[in-house]
Amino acid sequence: MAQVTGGELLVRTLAAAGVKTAFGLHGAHLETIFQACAAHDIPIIDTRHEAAAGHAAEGYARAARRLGVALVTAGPGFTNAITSLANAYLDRTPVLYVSGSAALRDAETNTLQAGIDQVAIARPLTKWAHAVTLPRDIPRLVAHAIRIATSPPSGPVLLDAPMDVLTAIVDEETVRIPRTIAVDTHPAPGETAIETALDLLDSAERPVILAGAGAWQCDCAAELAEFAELTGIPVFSDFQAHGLLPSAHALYGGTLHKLADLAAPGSRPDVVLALGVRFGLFTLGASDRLVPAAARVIHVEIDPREIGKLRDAAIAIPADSRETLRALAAKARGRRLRERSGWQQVVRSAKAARGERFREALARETPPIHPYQAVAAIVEHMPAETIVIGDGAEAYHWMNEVIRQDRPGSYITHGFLGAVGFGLGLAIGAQTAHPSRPVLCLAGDGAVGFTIAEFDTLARHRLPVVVVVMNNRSWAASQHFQEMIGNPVAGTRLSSARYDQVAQAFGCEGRYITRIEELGPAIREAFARGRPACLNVEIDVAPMPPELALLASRHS
Ligand SMILES: Cc1ncc(C[n+]2csc(CCOP(=O)(O)OP(=O)(O)O)c2C)c(N)n1
Repeated sequence: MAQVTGGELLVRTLAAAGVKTAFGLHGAHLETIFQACAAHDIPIIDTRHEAAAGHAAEGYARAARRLGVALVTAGPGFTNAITSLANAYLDRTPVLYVSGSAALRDAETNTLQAGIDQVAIARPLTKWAHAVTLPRDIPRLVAHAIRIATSPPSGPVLLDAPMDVLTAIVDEETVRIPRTIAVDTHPAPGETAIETALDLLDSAERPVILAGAGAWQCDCAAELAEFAELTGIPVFSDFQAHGLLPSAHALYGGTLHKLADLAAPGSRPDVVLALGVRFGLFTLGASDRLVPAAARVIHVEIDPREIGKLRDAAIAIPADSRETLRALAAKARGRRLRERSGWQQVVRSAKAARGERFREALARETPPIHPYQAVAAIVEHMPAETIVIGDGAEAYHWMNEVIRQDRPGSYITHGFLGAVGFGLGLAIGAQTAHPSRPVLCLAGDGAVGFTIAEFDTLARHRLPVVVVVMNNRSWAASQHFQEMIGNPVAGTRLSSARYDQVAQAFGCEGRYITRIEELGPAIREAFARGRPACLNVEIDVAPMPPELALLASRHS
């Protein structure tokens, strides 16, 4: 009988689940897995820090809307990935983290990279965390882990694999690789809820649709466009759902914070169809600023625990957003619905007025570059279909002002954790998921430093990500926070470091940019070269993005 290792069984199960790539950083504990991945043609994108490996698995999962896999070794390999676990958990990103750990026979022997309970640490940061103890259990438990990670609401899982379980030899005929690994689940809404929801929407004067991450995860782009067009209701989205309705669509109003621009009397939404939205940070909690207190909410959300958590739901629909939109559209097609051109015009005017605020910034001719000028030039000159990663704090808030994407899953940025420094990792994952699409990573100068050695990963794996560093020589969101509350600036300034030269030293292209007219051509040239690049752009530290000011006003 042929004999295989536990590591081989683990990788056979990954292959059976359709896993094509993993991200990781080697350690002897993981050796059988690394060898088996090579044998099964599952490339491992090996990073320079486990934080980046974890974030790359998240970036892959989010760009490809499928499971990401991260391999981290025992002890410090695992602890280095904890921020990624937390980020994936709060964002509901389906990632399988496999951690190596000390051999079971070495329990409580003060051995290397051991002595911490990795499963206990991972448990509050995952949907499921478990240590495998019997080699023949590996396929069953890997399949179980993947099922949990990918079933809604999706999220990360950790499978801890002790070294002696991975190196143990098993007769392959005694073990079966499961075939039912992930199950497609799309719970449909109830008939009555659909009828009343459509009545409520049609009775509204100023209805809006809010598309959230849950809607994006349900893959409902076509259904969203159809329903919005049938009813004429404007659509706003959170960042994960950005591009679900193309930004160029006449009914797209912008990201959720732009609802603040509908503040004038007679222009506040009165009925909200919230699709896969989790009320909280991106709706300014339960506050009245974005979603008026008086507005009636139809909350469609796959996780019933989210319905009613911060906002009462006039109609609660614990179901899949795509199925719900299909059912709503089927009903709407047979009805004569209200004409909504007046309300659409209000939303369009608010959108246009927001752009006007930055007319002066755009006209600035001499350095320093205004951050709005920088992001506007990036969006104007990056190629079509570019996936944008948004890191930093003010940097990504500036990007939020101008980003326009016509495909879902093309703007990958902060969720509830607000983990500055994850951008290079996310970009590695997104570029791996879409080798032929351009990927741009926008980073703050603070953010890019967290995993700066990942320029080496980009170079070694020939991942042609263009990284733009918004260099304001500051942890600007922190500095501005200190200034806003009247404190002296302390510990929040950075130097004018040459991140472009660091990237060059790792084998990437590098450019240092101080004038706005250089930026557009530099973006075009960087993408044309098809090599990883760092554009280090000196920008003005003084301006503060309006979205951040809105958030700050809520917390002051
Ligand atoms: C890992 C992590 N550490 C610290 C913070 C707190 N923090 C929030 S914004 C910010 C400043 C970010 O600076 P930078 O990346 O340069 O972006 P900028 O605000 O200048 O655009 C910091 C340190 C955080 N969110 N995440």
